[in-house]
Amino acid sequence: HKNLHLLPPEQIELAKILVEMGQSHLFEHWPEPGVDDEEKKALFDQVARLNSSYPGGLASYIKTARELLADSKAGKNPFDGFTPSVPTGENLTFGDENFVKFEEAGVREAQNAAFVLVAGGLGERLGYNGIKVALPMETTTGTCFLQHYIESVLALQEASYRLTQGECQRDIPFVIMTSDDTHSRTLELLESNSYFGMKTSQIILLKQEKVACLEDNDARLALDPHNKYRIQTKPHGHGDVHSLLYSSGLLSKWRDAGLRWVLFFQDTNGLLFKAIPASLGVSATKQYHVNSLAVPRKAKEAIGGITKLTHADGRSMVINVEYNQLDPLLRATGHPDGDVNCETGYSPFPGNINQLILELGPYIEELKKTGGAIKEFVNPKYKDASKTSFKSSTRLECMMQDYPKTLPPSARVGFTVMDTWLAYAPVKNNPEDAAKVPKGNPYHSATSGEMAIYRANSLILRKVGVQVGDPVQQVFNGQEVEVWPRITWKPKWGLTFSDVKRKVSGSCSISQRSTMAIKGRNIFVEDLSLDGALVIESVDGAEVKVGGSVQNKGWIIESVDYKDTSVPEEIRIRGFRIKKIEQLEKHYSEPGKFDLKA
Ligand code: UGB
Repeated sequence: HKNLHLLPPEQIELAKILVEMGQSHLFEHWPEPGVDDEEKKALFDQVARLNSSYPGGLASYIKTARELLADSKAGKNPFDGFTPSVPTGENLTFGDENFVKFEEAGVREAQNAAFVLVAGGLGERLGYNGIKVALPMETTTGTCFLQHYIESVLALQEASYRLTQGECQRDIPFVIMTSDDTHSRTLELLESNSYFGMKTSQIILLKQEKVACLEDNDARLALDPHNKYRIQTKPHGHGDVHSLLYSSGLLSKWRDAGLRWVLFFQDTNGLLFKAIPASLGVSATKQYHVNSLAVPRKAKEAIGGITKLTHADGRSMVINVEYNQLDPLLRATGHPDGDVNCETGYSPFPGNINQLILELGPYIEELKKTGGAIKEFVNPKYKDASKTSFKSSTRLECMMQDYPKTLPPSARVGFTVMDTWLAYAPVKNNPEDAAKVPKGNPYHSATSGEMAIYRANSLILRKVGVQVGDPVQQVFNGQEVEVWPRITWKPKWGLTFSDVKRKVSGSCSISQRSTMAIKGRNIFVEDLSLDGALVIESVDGAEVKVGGSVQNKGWIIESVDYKDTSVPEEIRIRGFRIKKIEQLEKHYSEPGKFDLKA
């Protein structure tokens, strides 16, 4: 009370709420007025921020925390009363008639879409010191994830204009959710690269705030161990993206502008945009309010399982069950073996890759009710079996894929399954952990993430008739991977199957030891036989025909050890580097028609 005069009236109200909510310990220790006054005010500025950035404010946070902590202490199963079963969804096969039809529908719809990248996580499992979106997706061209995502959105926008003959020429909004851990470095990366060619007005950064830590089962907020005038905070999870989009006013702005879809995606999946046109086409054709992208999942793989949950009272929903919960849920509901592969060699539950496509109208209606709050969970690490105290403070967390949990049964919730080779190759695990992944399960490392790009591009070229050499098996950082020819292209060259098909003709072959980098829109590959390295770059106005026989020493892959700190971190986490020996490299910087007959 003696210190109250230090605070503005609205913060005095907050102080009262804190007292009522059993949080007096936050300021009981305060010395007389005149001592540390600025620090006391700073604590309340923080309290005000924590209060305004959480739907329902701090009172609601503490109340929910008490309930969830009590449930956790009682060992309550969050799926009590629900029986899991395998849901049915849309299964797509790359390149068949159905796939091509969905791709076209998706490209058509793309100009009515907004893209949202959640990139607030530091990626503790990967242990990389930088931000993950700055990592090279592949080291043949060195393109980083963020550049690839931006170029993919721009390519999609361009393709959409073309297909609809410029019916509407909207710039696709691109939102990046950052956090205090990633914000300034993400901005720097964009600024120092001229936003990778996107208009600055098109990119919107939304920063998520951390949430207050909890020190005990009564949900007493934890003071920072290093500063008694600050509350300790930790990340709240990717689920924050919904409340941030809602409170920023972007959703209604988009609706007023005529947009129809919001696509969410994660920070390190270099394959994702190969799957986006078709899955957006599925959303549009099937009129899904929610469409999750999925891939076949190996049992116990660290990706959630898409599951149908049916309650004893008749309710049912199709929802992601997180990887650590699927096994116990199955065991508790009459599947004594838990999360195991079935006769296909995969788990019967499709794997969630956390790529969500939401229809904007129903999304806004739902958020008007919830304010964007997502069902949370708590995961305290208890000191002992009495579950009365924690080893370290905990906090509430939420996941973006839990959005459907509050939807009415009438909501159209679906999912689209694609081949893993086409759609999913995240970079999440550090070399040591990746090397320990059971044989046959994906590594999800920088090594496998890069090799997956080459494999996908090779398989796509095979599908359009190119003879691509068989891969060889090699071990990098203790992980055995398939090494395909290092084929890369810009999104504007080959965004869809039809695009690639249009650009490649005649009889073409590429040997396993080859590298091919296509960096231009109108490059046509015709009767090319490649055994070595070929790099072609062109401006949009140039039309280049590439053919003939290219043979040179090429670019080779050299092993490096991840423990060798003389090698840059982004290289050594993949266990190899590319050494350029000899290549045919051409750059067409003027518009016009060109013929490169090697
Ligand atoms: N992220 C944020 O933006 N803010 C945060 O506070 C936390 C994360 P992880 P996770 O596809 O493989 C998810 O850590 O959470 C961003 C799904 O839950 O890489 O362990 C972060 O920057 C799981 O069902 O993944 O697991 C990153 O872009 C499964 O689908 C994204 O959120 C799994 O991903 C994911 O964060 C997967």
